[in-house]
Amino acid sequence: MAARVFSGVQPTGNIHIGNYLGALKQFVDLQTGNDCIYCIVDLHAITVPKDPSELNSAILDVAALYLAVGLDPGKSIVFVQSDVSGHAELSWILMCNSYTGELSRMTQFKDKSRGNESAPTGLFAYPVLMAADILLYDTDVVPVGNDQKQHIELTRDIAIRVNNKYGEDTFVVPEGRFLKEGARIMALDDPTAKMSKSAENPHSSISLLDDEGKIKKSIMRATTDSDGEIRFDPGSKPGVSNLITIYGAFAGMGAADVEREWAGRGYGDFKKALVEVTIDSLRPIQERYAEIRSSGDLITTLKDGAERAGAIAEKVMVRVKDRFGLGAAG
Ligand code: ATP
Ligand code: LTN
Repeated sequence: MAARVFSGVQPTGNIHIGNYLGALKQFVDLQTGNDCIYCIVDLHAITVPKDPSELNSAILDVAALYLAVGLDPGKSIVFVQSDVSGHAELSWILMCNSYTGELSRMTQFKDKSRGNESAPTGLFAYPVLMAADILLYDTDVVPVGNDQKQHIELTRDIAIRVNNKYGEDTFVVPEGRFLKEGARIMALDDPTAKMSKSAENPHSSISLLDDEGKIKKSIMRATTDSDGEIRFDPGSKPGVSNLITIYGAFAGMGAADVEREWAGRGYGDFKKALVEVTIDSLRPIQERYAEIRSSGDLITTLKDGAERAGAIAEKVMVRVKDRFGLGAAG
């Protein structure tokens, strides 16, 4: 039987090559042979205050990028989270079945709140909403980058906890899917930190929509080391290893093949080749993006996606409410 696949991306900042190589590429590959649902998680985005019109256009930007990288609405369901009310509804039920202790241990919460007393409660509850996204669709597989491992573990813990209490078939217990190559792309200016949408230095990441000049500058400036050898060794050569990972992911090669191809050559030439392969990989995505973003069909695709997703979610909500004894229908 086809596996149910679910994943989501926040409509915040520019989608970068870390998001693409760690997550979006998997979304596309999984479309064949599986039953895929891909979401733009706008409710997650408001854990940090957003300007409404900017948020709305960011939602459409990510939707257009989804389609531009190869998600096909004929094969997958593509929709916006807040268009299906079950996400927020299930999230409350799961909140009542998660512990403040386990949520306090989430590294993303600790990083983003930094002990600030006025950090929004939504930031604290963020992983529970993510668990609701996943469990609302009886999901088997969740393709994500490595940074989401802890959130997937929490989702599994909550599902198992509820199943033990309310019946084994209340929730499907999902598995994360993490790539070997690309699951964690590091920042170009600091290869000990992950490439992030929120970094201050624009040259720390490459957005899928960056122009050629920006791509070139960011790569040529990327931090390396002084020993000059193109060798994959993330422990002692994090900068060069990150560039090898990116090169390999775009060129369809493993790290060992990249090392072999570049043995005995210098960083300058390697960086120039990386600029080429990055530009060549992003060009077709950018061309499709421009077309899709300006077409009126985008909204129709998202509305249709929300209807299809909503029909699946509704059935799961009926089951969950029944198990919990919620509602008048009984
Ligand atoms: P950021 O931390 O960059 O601000 P995020 O992780 O909060 O962004 P999302 O848009 O929600 O951003 O992430 C979308 C997907 O991209 C997730 O599956 C996430 O694991 C993956 N991802 C994010 N950063 C990286 C990275 N540096 N390398 C690989 N995958 C990544
Ligand atoms: N927390 C994720 C985004 C996200 C997600 C999901 C990913 C929200 N809901 C459900 C997979 C499945 C992040 O990448 N920051």
